[in-house]
Amino acid sequence: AKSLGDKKEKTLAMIKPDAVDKMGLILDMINQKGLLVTKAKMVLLSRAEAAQFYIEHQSKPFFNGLLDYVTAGPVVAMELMGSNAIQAWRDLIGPTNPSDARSQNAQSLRAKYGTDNTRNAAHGSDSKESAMREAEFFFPSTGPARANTAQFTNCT
Ligand code: RTP
Ligand code: MG
Repeated sequence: AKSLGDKKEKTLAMIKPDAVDKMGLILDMINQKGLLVTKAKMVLLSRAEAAQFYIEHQSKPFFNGLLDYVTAGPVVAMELMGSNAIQAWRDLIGPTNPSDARSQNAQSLRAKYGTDNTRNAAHGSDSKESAMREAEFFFPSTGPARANTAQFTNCT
């Protein structure tokens, strides 16, 4: 049985640069899934910021290509909230490789908007720990004035 707490699970979603022009369609998919967008921002990541965000992959052969890709244009970071949000969002985006995504479920986000194993349209946190770290990365709770930062009431 799902605990009440599951309904308020949060995850960090990122629309990668190649899919930012599909933001409206992606928001429709998020709404359809019953997830709530509780924070959002569009940002152009520096290479150093992208390296920090993807620190877990720093020793992977694809790391440099990944940084080229996610710094090529603005990304849209969102905190999503809902029942089992972490898994729900990963189910919605589909497998890492868009060609696998297309053979599994043509309706997933990567099936529809991904190009290849690197250019795959979206990111989703893979655990509660990474969700907390990644949400803090884009939406820091401490530090200098956050005059430009608003958030949904009653959600956090
Ligand atoms: P993400 O973290 O972005 O949600 O994706 P994921 O869990 O499905 O995949 P992960 O293994 O964490 O890889 C992070 C991102 O690195 C790029 N990648 N490129 N060329 C390659 O072999 C390769 N492998 C991974 C993708 O953009 C992937 O989403
Ligand atoms: Mg990952």
